[in-house]
Amino acid sequence: MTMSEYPRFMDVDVDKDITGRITPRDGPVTVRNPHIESLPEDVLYHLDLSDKANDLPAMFGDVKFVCFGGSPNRMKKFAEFMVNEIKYKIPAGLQLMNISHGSDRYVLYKVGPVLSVSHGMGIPSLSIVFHEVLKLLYHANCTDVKMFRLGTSGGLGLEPGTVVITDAAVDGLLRPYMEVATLGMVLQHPAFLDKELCEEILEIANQNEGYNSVIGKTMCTYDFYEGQARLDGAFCDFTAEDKMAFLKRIHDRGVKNIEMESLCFAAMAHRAAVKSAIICCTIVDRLKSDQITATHDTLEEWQMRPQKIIAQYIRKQMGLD
Ligand code: R2B
Ligand code: URA
Repeated sequence: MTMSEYPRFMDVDVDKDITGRITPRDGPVTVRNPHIESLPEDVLYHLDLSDKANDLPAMFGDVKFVCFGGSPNRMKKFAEFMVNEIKYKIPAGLQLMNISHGSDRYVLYKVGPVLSVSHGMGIPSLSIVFHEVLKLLYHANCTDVKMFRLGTSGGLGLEPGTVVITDAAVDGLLRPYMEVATLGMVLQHPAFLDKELCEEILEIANQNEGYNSVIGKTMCTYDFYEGQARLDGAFCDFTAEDKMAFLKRIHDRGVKNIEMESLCFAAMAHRAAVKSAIICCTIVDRLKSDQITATHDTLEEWQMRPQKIIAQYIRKQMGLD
């Protein structure tokens, strides 16, 4: 198959509107790659799983919610937290285990219908695990799956600890698509998100007192320091005035927070037509500071906020509330 034939092949099984927006849908998880079916074995290398060596339908066929987050430790804690939240009964003599322990790249925990997966930092790291998790769900014959990224971010004009639910992810130039160099060409994958799901999550988030939750645009960058207009990296060629002018400009254009994975997460979930949402707490107000100075305990509490909101959402979906 030549490159020029790919877009037609990839379009056959999705509903697109005139702007190219794919309608996210329930139903079987699909991979939109004609080559997968002809592989003798699909090795999900970074997860230490394979469709031949493992009975993926038996292991993962009941998964309905995939929750991603950057840190392996945080996603282990999220899995432990979900055991109580959904009253999951761990069979006697067993314990929660990192299913991908053999690879040492990412962690993968399963708690009933919930997968808790770490994605590391930045787009390349997230992209690898997203490909492999999507193929895992496909090989496992999963249906009606929703995906979430639960993370941290720098806020713009928001009290640190505020939760931002992303309705549009943009790159450092405010463009709403992820660019990927593919076969010597730059392909642009639109990063649309599901507005309905955002609203649903905001409604749940607003039931929590003590902090604010907002819906807004998220800027995704390829770097934490200069890419996010910080003055405190090892290199910096711009002034404090240039930095503030940039941050104010993007704030005026609706950017509520800045992090490093939303563009890829939204673009890949959109391409897969999977319902998905991004929920990040802010841990610093970038209009006031570059450095993150909150205490360990405060950061822990802030990072739990997206997890608690999604736990409430999952409980509701499972009919537990
Ligand atoms: C948020 O926090 C990390 C950088 O500290 C990065 O993964 C992100 O998106
Ligand atoms: N993560 C980011 O990417 N940026 C911040 O400012 C804070 C967390």
